Amino acid sequence: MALLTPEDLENIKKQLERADTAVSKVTRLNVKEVCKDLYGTSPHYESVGIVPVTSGNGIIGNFSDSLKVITDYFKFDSFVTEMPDVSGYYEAVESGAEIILMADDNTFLAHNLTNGKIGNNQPCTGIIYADIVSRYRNADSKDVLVLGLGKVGFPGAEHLVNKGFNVYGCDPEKSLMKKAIFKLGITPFDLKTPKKFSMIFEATPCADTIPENVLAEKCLVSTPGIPCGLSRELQEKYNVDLLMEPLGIGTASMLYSVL
Ligand code: NAD
Ligand code: 2YH
Repeated sequence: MALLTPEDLENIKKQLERADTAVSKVTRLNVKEVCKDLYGTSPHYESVGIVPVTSGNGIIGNFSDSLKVITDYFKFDSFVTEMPDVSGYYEAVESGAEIILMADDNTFLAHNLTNGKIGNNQPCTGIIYADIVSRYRNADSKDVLVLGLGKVGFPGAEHLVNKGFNVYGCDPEKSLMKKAIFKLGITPFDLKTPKKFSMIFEATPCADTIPENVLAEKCLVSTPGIPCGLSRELQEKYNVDLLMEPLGIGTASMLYSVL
């Protein structure tokens, strides 16, 4: 399980603004509009209690403060609790939080205490990055390549299948490939095949996963993966539109999913 680092989250507001501009450029909708369309919800300054969690590898510098910046950006009314863990949860509820945001090393959740809805960051991140790629305005067909079929990639691939796209997928993990073929009906794809895609959704924790032969000129790579799976060299060579942001877009998807 890859953990975020304080460096990943530096200048999160700038990173989010840049990513929002990129989403508007490639889809003609901004992130709020994509979320509204995906979930049919909109925030109205709901109170969000952000609870730092010390278990496992402990507090990540910048994590809770970045969530505060992100929730403010999407028009929630948020606060970070002074205490962590169970005491922080109690403090958040006592202070009137309607939604709790908290993460340990395995799970990052949003729990809406007013309607009981709960969202998990991994599927919500997969769904929104996949949805954005599916809206690419320069797409030349309905073929989408998905790299990585894990906890983020599989729900993203499922979303694309449900939207009627032709999903080509690859993951070195054989059991995940089988699951995606039999449950979703995706087409297994060998990355050495000389087929070019105008839409690529990448959800791996590895660098340089995207080989040159799959890149169409001016394609979109939508990736929550950290580090980025597309090299700078290939991005420039193929004039690739790249969407990559470490926390905000997935968090927005989670929050809208529990409204
Ligand atoms: P995971 O371990 O469940 O899945 C990753 C999958 O990628 C694995 O199944 C692995 O076999 C596969 N993989 C590795 N190398 C590959 C390659 N070269 N080609 C194809 N597949 C390959 O991890 P996850 O929870 O799905 O997370 C994926 C990435 O997304 C991680 O980097 C994680 O940190 C990141 N993430 C980012 C955000 C965000 O908001 N940006 C949110 C959640 C997760
Ligand atoms: O970054 C993570 C894990 N990768 C889980 C997220 C699933 N995409 N967790 C953040 C841990 C935060 C820490 N406990 C804190 O500062 O509260």
